[in-house]
Amino acid sequence: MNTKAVLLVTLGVFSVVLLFGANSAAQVTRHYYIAAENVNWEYAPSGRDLIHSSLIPKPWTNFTRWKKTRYVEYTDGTFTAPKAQPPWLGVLGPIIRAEVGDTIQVHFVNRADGSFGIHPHGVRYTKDNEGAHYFGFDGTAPGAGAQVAPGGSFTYTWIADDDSGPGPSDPNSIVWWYHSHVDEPQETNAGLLGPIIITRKGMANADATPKDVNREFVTMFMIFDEAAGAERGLMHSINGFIFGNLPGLVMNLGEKVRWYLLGMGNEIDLHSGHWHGKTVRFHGRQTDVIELLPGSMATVDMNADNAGTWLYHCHVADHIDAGMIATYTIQP
Ligand SMILES: [Cu+2]
Repeated sequence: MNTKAVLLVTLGVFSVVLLFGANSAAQVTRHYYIAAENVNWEYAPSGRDLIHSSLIPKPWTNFTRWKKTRYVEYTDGTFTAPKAQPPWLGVLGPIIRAEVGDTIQVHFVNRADGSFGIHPHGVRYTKDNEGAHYFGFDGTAPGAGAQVAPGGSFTYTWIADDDSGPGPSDPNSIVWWYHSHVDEPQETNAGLLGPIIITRKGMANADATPKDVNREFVTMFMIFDEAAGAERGLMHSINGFIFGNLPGLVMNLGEKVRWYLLGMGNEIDLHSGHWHGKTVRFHGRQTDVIELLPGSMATVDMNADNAGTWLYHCHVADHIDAGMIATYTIQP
């Protein structure tokens, strides 16, 4: 090899290292430590119907506390220190975030008493990382992460690819579901569900939150069935709270606020989330009602320029009576 050839080979190796270096610098893997745990859940922590300033009405008066199974986030792989989540997130599991191009790793531990897993919507995964238990028509077996036995663990790897992120007419971040999917109806009703938020490439802060809004809220409309269909156990909740007990939907005057709305549940779970006080922008139009069916996901933006405390409720008549109501506050 003459001197010229050696120089060319050296330059070639150097540029490969440069390219690889640039790629690996841009590669981000976001780790989440999530356990499934049994909890006692209180749907009305104040003990009151705060909307009507009265007792919780019948038949729920003495039936606001029920056993649930939740996704609880921890700070690291020792699973000893729970990570605080905003009070408004309620019964939902932690927000799993990524920017398009990122990899998500969810380290899951099952501390509950059934076989559970985590199935994500929206993101890209292999069969082993699908987190759903079923057999295919062609005999395809469930993937490795389909179900995690009590005491077991599994690490899910998901990719936030281009098709996971906002489309051309979407806001700069959008919401997706995650939930357990061994016996899906039973497990979502138990409380094993939460949000994934994917931010457009180049529009994310270091923590993957979107740069173009001041504040975000996630609200889920769902009737949890706690007593085999009996009315006293039908908890018409937003994030697991009823009759005005959803805390912390507070923003400051002038803020741009992104609301992520989710629906889940059964055939009675047709909801229409409605804000008093302000409208929101949804796919280029203004509205103040968002329609939600089970499994639905919607992302809307609000200009919080009208100070006050305002109603935020499902517009289905029976659901209003049953307490699917909250309030939000725009501070002056
Ligand atoms: Cu409703």
